[in-house]
Amino acid sequence: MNLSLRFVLPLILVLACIAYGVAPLVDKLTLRWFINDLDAQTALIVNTAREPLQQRLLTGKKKVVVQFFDQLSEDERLYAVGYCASVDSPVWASGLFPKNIRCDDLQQWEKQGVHLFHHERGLFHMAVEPVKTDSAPDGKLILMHDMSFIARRSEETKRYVFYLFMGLAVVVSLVTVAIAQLSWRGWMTGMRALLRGEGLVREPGQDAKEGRPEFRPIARDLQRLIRELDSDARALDEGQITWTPRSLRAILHGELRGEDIIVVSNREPYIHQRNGGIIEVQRPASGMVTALEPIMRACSGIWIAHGSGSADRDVVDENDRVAVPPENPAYRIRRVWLTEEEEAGYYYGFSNEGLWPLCHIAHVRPTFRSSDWAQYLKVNRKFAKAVINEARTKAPIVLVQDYHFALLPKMIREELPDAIIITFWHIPWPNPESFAICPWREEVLTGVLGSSILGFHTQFHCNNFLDTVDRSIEARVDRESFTVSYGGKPTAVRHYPISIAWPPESEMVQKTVPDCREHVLRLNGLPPEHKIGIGVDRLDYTKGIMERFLAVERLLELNPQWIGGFTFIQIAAPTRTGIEEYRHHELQVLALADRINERFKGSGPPPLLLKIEHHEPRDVYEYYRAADLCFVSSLHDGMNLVAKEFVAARDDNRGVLILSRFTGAARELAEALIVNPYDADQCAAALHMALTMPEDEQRDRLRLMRGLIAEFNVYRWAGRMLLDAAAIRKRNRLSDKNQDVES
Ligand code: GDG
Repeated sequence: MNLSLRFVLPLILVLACIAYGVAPLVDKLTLRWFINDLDAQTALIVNTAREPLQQRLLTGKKKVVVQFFDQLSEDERLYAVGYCASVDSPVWASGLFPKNIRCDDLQQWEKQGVHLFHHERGLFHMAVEPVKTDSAPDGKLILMHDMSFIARRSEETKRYVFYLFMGLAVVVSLVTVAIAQLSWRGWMTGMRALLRGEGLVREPGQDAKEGRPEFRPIARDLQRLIRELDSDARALDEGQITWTPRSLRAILHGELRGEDIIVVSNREPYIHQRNGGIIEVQRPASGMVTALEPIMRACSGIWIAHGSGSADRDVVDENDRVAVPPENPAYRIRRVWLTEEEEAGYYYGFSNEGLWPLCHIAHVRPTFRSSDWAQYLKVNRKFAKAVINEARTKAPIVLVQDYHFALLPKMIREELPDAIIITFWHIPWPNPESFAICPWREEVLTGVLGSSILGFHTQFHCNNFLDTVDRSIEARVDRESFTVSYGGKPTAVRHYPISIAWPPESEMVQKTVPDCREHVLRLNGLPPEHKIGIGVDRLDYTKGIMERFLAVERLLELNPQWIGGFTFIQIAAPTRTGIEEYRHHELQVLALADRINERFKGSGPPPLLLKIEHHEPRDVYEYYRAADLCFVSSLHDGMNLVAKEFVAARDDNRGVLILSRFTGAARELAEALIVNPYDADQCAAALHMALTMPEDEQRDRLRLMRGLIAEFNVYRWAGRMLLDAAAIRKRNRLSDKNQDVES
């Protein structure tokens, strides 16, 4: 029911009832006043008329007396006058006196003190007064007053009382509704703000604009209650949260008081490149960027990264910041400039020739140089400075990304002890024996232990990290709570399997699957009905691109019916081209592709199409949607987002995913065809199985995997880290209080 009606109807009902109850009371009261009036008037008439009447009675002539009575009753209210000489004598009366009233009725009226008399002509006021004469000592004068005017007035009074109450009802209703509406709106705005986590408790001085000081205590209690309920509910069943950009924002505002997010990574999410006279914006090939970008769109804040584009300096403001995404800015990039020497030592050297091969089991020997280490240290300091400059509070939330910044958490912690530092290590963590190779292992370990939370994709990597700490430095390792305490500050070591945004951006899946297929076939000169396999990777030796090609070769050896009927398209984004190992790898991949294509040439399209060039995400998705299968054959991979993207792209529930068991993703996507990339025969069998898999089976497998990615999307990945960070912060505050009490 309408809110106003809910107020007004009961009010009108109550007032109508009061009016209904009050009207007879008013009626009774006015009647009593009139009777009193008539009594007084009667007494006056009797006093005035007594003597003249007695004189006329002495004449003994009825006619004289009746004439006198007629004169008296000319007064409009005195209806009739009568006289009884005794109980049994006839009534001498004026003309209108009722014929059925007899003198013996008078005694009864006198006894009962009756004033009112109902007659067929209406209601009358009767007064019986003694008027004695010598011949009639019991003589009685009867005065009859017409009371019909009283009935009329009483009706009018009742009507006025009713109108009065109705008027009152309308006025009171209007005032009530107006006040209720105003208050309700205020409350609703306040409650909405509260539920959004913005809070009703304003800074002083904001009251006039937004705050309602009278509600502040309630607001504070409500906020506290909501937070408690929220965390209780989450503790009970975190899985029931629907993870969206919105829920992530709610966590930020509710659990972390809307603190700013600062992301730090080497790679920037948007690179401005000069192409002739035009500046182009490029989205880099990086799993870290794929995952973090939707988080920043949802949460805003600032992303500090190396400005590596040829036109990056041309688009920043005086503080080296630029708002992105260019089409609809939601957050800012703060670019950090590196010299060639810094980039060579920190990025190509220590990060990618040292730590990258150290952490991946891909049989590439790590190279550690003290000159690289010096640059790594220097660049980490440079980024720490940038973080401290960008922090607007003493306790910002800093999300440190990857192995390029192992020293950064400790450096930030020294300057901002209350910061929440969440470090995510996107690549595997090796076993303690492998890690021991690193000459600066202690510095790396104590550096990351500056974090509040250190995240890996899998529990296995967390275990490796704890084992490594245990063997390398003096720190307290608690295997029950999975925390490491170094220098008095605990670091929680947790696994957070990374994922992608779900649902995928609409732009990525706008084009229909048949259109994508038709376009990809045409673009690559392939005939209709041709089977397509797809691989999408940075051209990195850990991704097992050579093993993939060897598997295709083995497929064609074992199942020659696919020669000329199946082509594997490899998108290989150039990466780390400054490193000799990568240049060498590229040559090897090219040579292998050439060899295999040469071997099977002459029977239609080539079995391998190698595209060593950068593609925009929309084009990558077009390939996913066009393909019959996607092959991820990493030799070692923290997670691998390509596998998840392929599944997400297939809203038609068609296509088969072949996935290396050495990826983090293989632990989640159990319905993929899981393979050992080193086993060419097994991979060839998987390729054949994929190419011949019935549509029903493809659909069943894809549905299960799509369900999992929808539930475990990238918002959940970030949300869980933020929730854990909030819980740690609360716990720290409580333990600080305990210490205060103890001391
Ligand atoms: C690290 C870890 C972990 C590929 N080619 C192009 C392009 N891509 C995009 C893909 C995907 C991303 O790059 C690659 O993600 P991955 O997860 O496969 O791999 P890494 O870059 O090695 O990522 C990895 C990840 O971090 C996240 O934690 O999963 O284990 O090694 O999104 O679509 N993107 C564009 N052009 C290309 O040519 N724009």
